[in-house]
Amino acid sequence: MAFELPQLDYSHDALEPHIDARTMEIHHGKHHAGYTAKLNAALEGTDKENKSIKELMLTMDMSNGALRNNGGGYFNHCLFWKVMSPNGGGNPSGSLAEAIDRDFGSFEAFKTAFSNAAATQFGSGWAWLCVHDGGKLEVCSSANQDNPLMPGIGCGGTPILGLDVWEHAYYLNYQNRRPDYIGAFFNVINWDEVQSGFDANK
Ligand code: MN3
Repeated sequence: MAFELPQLDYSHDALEPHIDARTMEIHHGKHHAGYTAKLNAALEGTDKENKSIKELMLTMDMSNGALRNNGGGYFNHCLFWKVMSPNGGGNPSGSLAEAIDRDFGSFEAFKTAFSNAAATQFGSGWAWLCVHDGGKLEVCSSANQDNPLMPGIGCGGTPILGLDVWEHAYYLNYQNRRPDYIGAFFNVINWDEVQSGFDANK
């Protein structure tokens, strides 16, 4: 079964002014579509063709550049679209908010840690909020299209929130102002989706 580019749950302009329509159009329709096609090409005819995307990440052969980069690109962007919403922003609530307070001290402290991870990732990569078995939360970052499900990458938990800090994610609207893009991301975070990821993986 070949992987498919997922539909967005919102229109390209729905996240404006925080993320512009043209960036969304190119990012989803060109970049993510490209990772999807190249992932399928890398899997074709191999014994990994029927694995789930999560299994592919957990068992990644890190020396297989085509599978690592395009499989990571496919997985990471699938999560990224889901954790954003035009109705997003604000603060988490319930058990996720309690876990954030427990593990970071406060929501503001979490926001600082996550923003720092995103701002200090040198070059292309991602910032992550991950949950470990047992429910402990941790922030980390990774380079290129790697993610913490892959062997030896980041904090090693399951990512439940991810922020793409490749220039293709923000350059049209923010140019070199990555910190402004990171701040704007907090206005569109879909905390219901992050809560679902927390519940499913804690
Ligand atoms: Mn991207």
